[in-house]
Formats: sequence, structure tokens, C-alpha cells
Amino acid sequence: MAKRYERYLITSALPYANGPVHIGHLAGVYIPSDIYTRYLRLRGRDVLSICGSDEHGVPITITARKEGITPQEVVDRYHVLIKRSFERLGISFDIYSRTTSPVHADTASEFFRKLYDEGKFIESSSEQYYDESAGEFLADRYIVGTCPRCGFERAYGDQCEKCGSTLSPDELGNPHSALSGSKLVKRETKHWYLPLNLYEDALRKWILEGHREWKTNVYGQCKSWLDGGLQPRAVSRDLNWGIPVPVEGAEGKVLYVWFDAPIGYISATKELTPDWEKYWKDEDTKLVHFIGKDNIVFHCIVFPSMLMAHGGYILPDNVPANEFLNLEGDKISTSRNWAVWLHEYLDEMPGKEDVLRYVLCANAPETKDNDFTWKDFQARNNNELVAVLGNFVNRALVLTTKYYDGVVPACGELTDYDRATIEEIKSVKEALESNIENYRFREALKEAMNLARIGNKYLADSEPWKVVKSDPERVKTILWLSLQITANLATAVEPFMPFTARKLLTMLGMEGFDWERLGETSLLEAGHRIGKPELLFEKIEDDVIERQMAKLEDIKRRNAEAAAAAEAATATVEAQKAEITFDDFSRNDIRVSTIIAAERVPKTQKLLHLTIDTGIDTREIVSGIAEYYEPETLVGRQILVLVNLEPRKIRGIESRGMILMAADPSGRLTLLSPAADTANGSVVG
Ligand code: B3M
Ligand code: ZN
Repeated sequence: MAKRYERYLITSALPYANGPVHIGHLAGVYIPSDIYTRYLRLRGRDVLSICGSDEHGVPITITARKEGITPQEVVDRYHVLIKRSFERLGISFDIYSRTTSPVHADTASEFFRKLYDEGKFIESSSEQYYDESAGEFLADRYIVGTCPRCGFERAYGDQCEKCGSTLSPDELGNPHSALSGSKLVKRETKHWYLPLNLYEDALRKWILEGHREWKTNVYGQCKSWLDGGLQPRAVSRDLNWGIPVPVEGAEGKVLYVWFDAPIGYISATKELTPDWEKYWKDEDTKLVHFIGKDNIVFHCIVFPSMLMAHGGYILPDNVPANEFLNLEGDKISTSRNWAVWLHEYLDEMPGKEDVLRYVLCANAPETKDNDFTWKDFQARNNNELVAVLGNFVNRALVLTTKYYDGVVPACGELTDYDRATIEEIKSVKEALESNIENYRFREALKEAMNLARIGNKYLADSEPWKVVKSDPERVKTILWLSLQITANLATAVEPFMPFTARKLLTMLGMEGFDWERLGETSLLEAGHRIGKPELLFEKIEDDVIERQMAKLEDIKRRNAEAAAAAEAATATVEAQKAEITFDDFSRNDIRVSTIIAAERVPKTQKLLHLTIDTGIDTREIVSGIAEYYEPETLVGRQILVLVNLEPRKIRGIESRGMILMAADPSGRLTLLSPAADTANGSVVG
């Protein structure tokens, strides 16, 4: 028997304030959490819905550097954009806070400090890559080098973007700094680790034994982490952006972003209400974390371990993580701009907030990855929202206005068909409840829409527009029942489509939603006057969809061009040669010299016969530059010559030395000259 909770605390993953929110975030996290929250509110439950921007972490510092602004400027920009777009979509958080807030800094510091004081961390030093010219330790993302798997020369310390392998900086060949380009040294640095292994037994008990009802993807991931054995995890970083580690001797160190971010849920609750402890510490609170599948380990293993280490906090009752949503068959990607961005959608499709909410819920990646396509978006709008829901409501209201001047008629004698329809309506409430409470929002939405299907069919079968001529009394009952269904719909769709629900309420002249009376056919009394009927949804034409698809095509084309350019730039530049010592290099005797005569070597395409003043002597050199230089233009030019190269006979000429040249990736040769006139014989090195 499921426990009856006093109150609910709903959290939604804090989006990184490093870019706008896209449809993948919405389908995975924010639409489900909003449906759940709205449902609980309709049922009169005590519920808080918490979210905010995650404003720390390395990616934000990368964006800041790229754009030449401060991390604070980056997060200020995106925090406002994200907050505003959530509001516009009707995502009804009770608070949307941010992890740069002072309350959060205090809360996270105190949390760390308590664990520190109680000896819950392991303190340990290790060698990390350090960039001497930048004067800082480098996050994995800032280290570039050669991928051990595919040879790509610009792989990151955490991942190779070419072959997709997950890497650690130590695996990279020729590791160097993405900031300064310089070679890295290893330096010792101290960090604090949370020994997750100490909480393994408790986690096993709590999740593997206590929460078998969790979604299989979530339960499965937890099980494989736990079966693999947990290791201590560093909760601090060497970084200049974040919450300073609040202990002595920790200058230049901040809390790891995944340590501070989940505490952000607590800080935001604190900001919202002085009663926050009731929501976080009382066993009668049901805590639910809505997240995407890439956040499972942090919410099911790491954060609960932190909470257990701290003590006094409740653990989540459920973590209904979703899989990923793809876009037109391709993984959504912020860096490749492969996404439908919420703020752009809201600007380009005004008044269609509920359409997006509907499509993303109907197609939510609840049990497997799913695909968003614009064609499907159009089809669902036209065939479901317009043709079923909109059409039914419109017919019921327009006919009432037409026949009864907008006054709800009285119910006459019920036919068997009426009674069967009434029974069907009754069953919707329970179906909706059990689906929503078990985080099956797609199924729940189907049930809500089923009410409209029932209504549509009822009208089509009963044909009031025909019957009105032969049996006007009967039509009163038909429209009475149709209006009751419409009134039920207002409440049933509210969690999913709040704007539509509001409109329905206004059109029906109803005071408010009443979940407890869902399924009843006495929501509108005879004699009640309804409002003016308006269309709930409009058909989306092909050209609207084509514009959106063209926009994506454009992005695809630009990405392909950029990828080709990057490929060309890296693929042809030769890899660095094996390391040499300074002594190796100094055995080369390179001198500034002047060309005093130049002529073609007869019967060759490429060779020039040069006479050179090396400052040491005058000598002959054969050089393969005839394709690039006319002999007469070379006389008097200063060049660099490797003078101690073993002599070689070429075409009967004894060549004593080598002219230094640069070969570009296509093999084109250029002579190298000193930047200013220099005495012949000057040593190069
Ligand atoms: N910002 C990661 C993400 O958006 C992260 C969630 C934090 S929840 C505490 O995937
Ligand atoms: Zn690779």
C-alpha cells in the first residue's frame, strides 16, 4: 500500500545557465514535472515545485573565455532567458532561483563545512596537469592532445569529439593547454573526497531493496553502479569560478559543481519559505527529483550519499528520469546548434504554447529515446488537437449558442447510449490518477484526450444537427451531456495544457477546476449561461512546418561546412615528430646566407643551382625550389642554410648544405629569410 504523504517537494534538474533551454530538456524534465505538480495542486495537495539555474562549472568558464566576458555575465544572460521562457510556456515553478545567490553560497558552504568538521571527507593530494604560463590547474576540458583511440590531435582531456571515446587527461598523447597552447607540467594539489563506498550498503538497501518500483532505466543504472562498487569522489576543484571551499588552505579551490548544484534545491526552498525544513526533513514529505537520464548517478547515488553524510534530510521517494529526445533523427546538441530552442519557438509560434506541451508529452521519451519531427508536430496538432479536442468543444459550444442562446439545457430522459457514455466518462478520473501518480504521463495524456474522443464520437453518433428537426427535446439531452464532457475536459487537460484549460473555463463560464468532481455529469447546471465560443486550436499549414525544417537544413549545412573545414585544417597538418634534446638540436649548424647566383639545373623541372655566401665560405647548393621561384628573383636574397649537412652529388654538382624552407599542408614550399638584414654567417638557433 502506497504511503499517503502530507506534502510534496518536486525538484526539476537545474539547467546550466550556459545556453538556452531546448525541447529535449522540456520533454525529459520540465513538462513531466509541471504536469505532476499541477496535478497535485488540483488535488489540493501541499506541494512545492523547485528549480533554478545551475551557474557554476567549467562549461560556463569556457563560454566566458570564448566570448571575452565574465562567467557572471554569461550566467546573468542565460538565467533571465531561461526563467522567462519557462514562465511563457506555463511551467509553474514556485521558485526559479540560481546557484549564484547568496543564500545558496551560505547553504552549500555550511553543508560542506559540517561534513568537513565531522571528518566525513578524505583529504588527498594527487598530481594534476598545471599550465605554468596561465598559472592554473586545468580542468579536463582545457587539456587537449592526441586521442589514444583514433589519433585525433585535438581531443579533450575528458572526451574525444571525433570518435566519441570518454578519456582521462593521462591517456592523451602530447597533452597541452587549450588556454595557452603550452605544454603542461604535473603539480601536486590537494582535494576533498566523499567516500561513496561508505554509503554503499545503505544505498543498496534503500534503492535495490526499497525501491523496486522505480523506472527500469533508473533502477538498472543504480544497480550497475552499486554492483560495480563505489569509489571516493572528489568534491572540490581547482577553478576560479564557483563557491570557494570554506576551509583554510583551500585558496583557488571551489566546490565541485555537482556538489553544490543539488544543494541548490535546498537553498531555493529556503529562499521560498521559512518553513523549508518541513519539506526537507520531515518523513511525511514526498521528495521527487525530475531529471534526464544523464543525471541519474548524481541524484540516486551522489546526492543521497551527501544527504546521508550530513544527516537529518529525507531521501527522494522517486527519481523518474526520462531518456533522451532526438530531433529529426539526430542527437540534440547545444554545441552543434541542433535543437529547437524554447525561446525561439515561443517567438515564432505565438499562442501555441500548449501545442508544444502536448506534442512533447505525447511523444515523451519515458521508456526509450524518442524522436521529435516537425511533421509529427504538425500531424498531432491537426489530427488530434484540432480535429478531436478543438472540434468537439467547438461543436458543443456553438450548437448550444445557436439552439439555446448559450444557456445549458436540462437533461431529459437518458437513452442506453447516453448511460454507456456517462459510464465511460466516470472511468477517466481513476485512469488519469494512477497514470500520473506512476509517472506515466503519455498514458495519462491519452486518457485526458480520450474524454474528447468520447465526446466527439457521441456527437457524431447522435447527430444533434439532424435530430433538431425531428426531435428537439432529445437534442437538449445530447447537448447537456456534451457540455458536461466539455466541463470535465477543462479540469482533465489542465496539468498538460494549462492555457487551453483556462480558455475552456472562461468559455464555459465556470469558476474553477474541481478535480474531485472529475467524471461527474453535473458540473454545469441547467440554466447556467456559457461564454462566447472561440477556437481552441488552429490548423498548422505546410508552409509553417517547411520554414522550421528549412531552418534545420540550414544548420545542418553550416555544421557540415564547419566540420569539413576543421577536418581539412587538422587532417593535413603533419603530426609532431618525436621529442629531441637541446643537444640534438644544437648539432644543426644553421647560418644566415645570401644567394649570389641562381640558375636552373638543365633538364630538370624542380632543381635550381645556387651559389651561396655563407659568411664562412662561398659554396654550391642544389635545391628543389624551381617550381616556386624564378632564378633571377633570388639573387641577393638572404636565406637560412644548414651548412654542416653531409655533401651530396646531385646531377654532377657537389651540393654542400641545405636551404631551409617551410612546406605548407599542401606541400607548397616557401623560403625562410631573417626578418631584417643580418650578417652572413650569423648562427641560427
Ligand atoms: N545542470 C546538468 C544538466 O543540465 C545539471 C543538473 C543539475 S541538477 C542539480 O544536465
Ligand atoms: Zn578519438
